Parts: sequence; structure tokens; C-alpha cells
Amino acid sequence: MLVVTGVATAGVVTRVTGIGDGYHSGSVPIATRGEPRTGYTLVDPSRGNIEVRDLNGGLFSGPYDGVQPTDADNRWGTGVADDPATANIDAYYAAEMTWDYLLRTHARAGLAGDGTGFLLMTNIGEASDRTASYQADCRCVMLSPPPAGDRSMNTIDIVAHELGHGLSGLTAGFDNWGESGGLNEASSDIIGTLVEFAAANPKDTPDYTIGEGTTGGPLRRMNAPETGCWDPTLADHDDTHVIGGPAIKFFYQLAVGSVSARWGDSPTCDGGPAVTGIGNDKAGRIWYRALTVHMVPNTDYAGARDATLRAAADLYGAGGVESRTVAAAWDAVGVDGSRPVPAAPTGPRMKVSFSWWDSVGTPTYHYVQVTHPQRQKVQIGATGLPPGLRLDPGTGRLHGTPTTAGEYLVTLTATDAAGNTVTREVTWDITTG
Ligand SMILES: [Ca+2]
Ligand SMILES: [Ca+2]
Ligand SMILES: [Zn+2]
Repeated sequence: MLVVTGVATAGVVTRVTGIGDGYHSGSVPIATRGEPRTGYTLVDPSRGNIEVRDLNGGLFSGPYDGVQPTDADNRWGTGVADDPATANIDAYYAAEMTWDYLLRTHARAGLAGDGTGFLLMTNIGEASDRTASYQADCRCVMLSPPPAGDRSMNTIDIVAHELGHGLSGLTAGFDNWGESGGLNEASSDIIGTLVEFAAANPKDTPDYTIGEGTTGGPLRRMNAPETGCWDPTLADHDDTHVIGGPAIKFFYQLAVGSVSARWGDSPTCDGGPAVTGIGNDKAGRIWYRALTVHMVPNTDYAGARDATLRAAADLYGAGGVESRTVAAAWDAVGVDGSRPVPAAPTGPRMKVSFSWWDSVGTPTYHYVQVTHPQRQKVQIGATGLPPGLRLDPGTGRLHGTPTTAGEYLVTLTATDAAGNTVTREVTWDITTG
């Protein structure tokens, strides 16, 4: 069945509703682009042009790699676990659900809030890689193909977790190590779970586990992470997912509480006072506001407690049940507010690759990731760009089609309203196409 809901412009239907037969998510409606005469593509004009580019086992070299999957009748996938085309549908649907959650709950149109959809680079490399990642350089999610006879990682919570890295990278801008690195992973688990609840998919039913649908899953349990109780040595752990344990347990305490629930047990650390949860909606709004307004690159556990208390006070008033529950939920994981909150850095922060490679005649783009701990507007500049490439100074997007081979040393600057500046150099190698 095909339900045409798009608007016909000069005879071209831009958005239509197709049916995707995913494995993880079952049979779901998906929005696609196209019309019956020419066929359909996995591009969603109703959600900022969310797009799948399928690399069919190849390696990633640029954001225009791979092909956009097409379909003649707008009925996609087979529902078979190890079918790469079906894995595309699971990823695409998960991205649509992430878009809807951010827009409907937080009035945020996309990761940067600028209406730009998500790019999903799928079926990259070997199935045995079994990886899912987010790359700030292309603002894209990278996903391995499903192994033969096995299940992909393209579940709602994993895809939304990766997109959650995009969100935190453009807001809090967490440092990638120690407690801030742990909070980065925890924030993605929280976003992934909030999207899973919002999607309310009948096959992948909502829960507080991460990646329960993939082989070897769940990867993490928010009620009972590998390390759920904070201690001063936690930051030394070499896996930031483990360092994030107390933060995902904090969220579980805040939303559900410490009582035994259908999701399992989540006792407070050191036998502390019981916590009564305030539900996902309030807990999610508090986390989102803390992440996007109050958290900064060097936020640690003491800072996360402070940021979520501020967020709860902003939204629901200081001293109310929401603020008291935030404090109680942090107490429950051993973050009791006795340690000092580190001072936030001043001025813009920039994250960028050390080097880029592109070819003459091949369109490309790269993002410079700039955040500001005081949430000031930042102007980005670039000198030494290879011919054919230009910068959008407001977004940090460098784009174009290189025309001249060579090795270029590009100097990037970010300047805030107060005149604070940060500078980075990038080597940009342009080879003949
Ligand atoms: Ca689930
Ligand atoms: Ca889950
Ligand atoms: Zn992650």
C-alpha cells in the first residue's frame, strides 16, 4: 500500500509515505522522496533531508561516498536480520524517530537546530567490524553491515546514541576523556533511551537497556551499569562508557527511582535513602536543558550535579520536587555535592581533524566543530583554503569542489563577541582526481 502525502510541485511528489520492513523495528511507515514514475530514495524531505548513503562494504573517504538506495514501489527491506537493505531501513527509521523526539519534545530541528537532517553512512567496511560511530567532521553516523546470519547494530537506541554524540558535541562539547568523556557516553545513552521511549515501537519496545536488540546485547543497563556508584578513581578507567555508569544510573533514579520496577533493581549506593522517580518526560527535559545550556567541555560529575540542579530550577523552580529528586538521584550514585565544580573555560573551543584528504573534481565538505562554554555566538574564519573550497563562517562548514592539487596549510580561527580567539591548523591534501 502506498499513501501519497507529499505536495506535488510541478508534477514531482517530494515526500511520500512508504513502508519499511526493518528487522529491529518491524514494519514501519517511513517518509521518502520520489514519485511512482521515477522511483523513491531514502531521503526524508519532511525531516531536513535525512539521508542514507550505502557504502556496500566499501570504506569511507568522503560524505558523498556510496549510493542513495532506491526502490520502485516504496516498499523497502525484507525484515531479514542480515540483509543490508533491511539494516538501512532500521537505521533510517531510528534517525526519523530521533528527529521527531528532538523536534517535538525540545523544539530542536536537527543536531545544530538549523533544520539540517542527519546523514547515515551505512554498510561501511567489514561486517566483523561491528561498529557504530558518530563523526563530527561530516556530522554523520557510520554503521557496519550486519554479519551473515546475524543482527545489525542499527537499533533505535544505538543510532540515537550516535546522533546524541552529535548533539552533545554541538552543545556541551565534552572533552573526550575522564569524567567528561564518561558524561559524553552517558548523555548518548540517555538520548538513545528517550528516543526509544518516544518511538514506542511495538517490536523494539521501550526499556532502559542499550542495544538489547543487537547480538551480544544489551551493551549497558541503566538501572545496573558495570559501575553505578561514583568513586574518585572512576575517571582513570580506560573505557569512557564505564566512566559514564553513575550518570546513566542517575538518570534511571531520576526517571524511575530506586524501587524495584519492571526494568529490574537499582538500589542506591551505600544503602542511601530511596529515590522516587519523576518520570521520563521531566527527567529528559532536565537532562536536555543541562546538556544544552549548562554543561561545558570540562564538566565532571560534580559539575553534572550542578548543571542538572540548575536545569531543574530553570524548568520547575528551585526547591521543588524535581530539584529535590535531582539531588536525591545524584546522592543515590555517590555524587553528593561535596566536591567543587571546576571553573568553565572562557572563550570558544574548536575541535577539528589534524588533516583532510580530498580529490580534484570531487565535491566534499568538512565541519569545524566550535562550541562556546558561555553560549556566545562565535564567528569562524579560515585562511589558506585550497582553490574551490569556501567556509560558511556561522556554521563552520567548509565545502566545495577542489580544483587544484597540492598540500595546503589551512588556519582556522574562532572568535567570540568579547574577542576571545582560538586557532587551529589543518593540513588539507588535494590529490588529482
Ligand atoms: Ca527496546
Ligand atoms: Ca533499549
Ligand atoms: Zn558513544
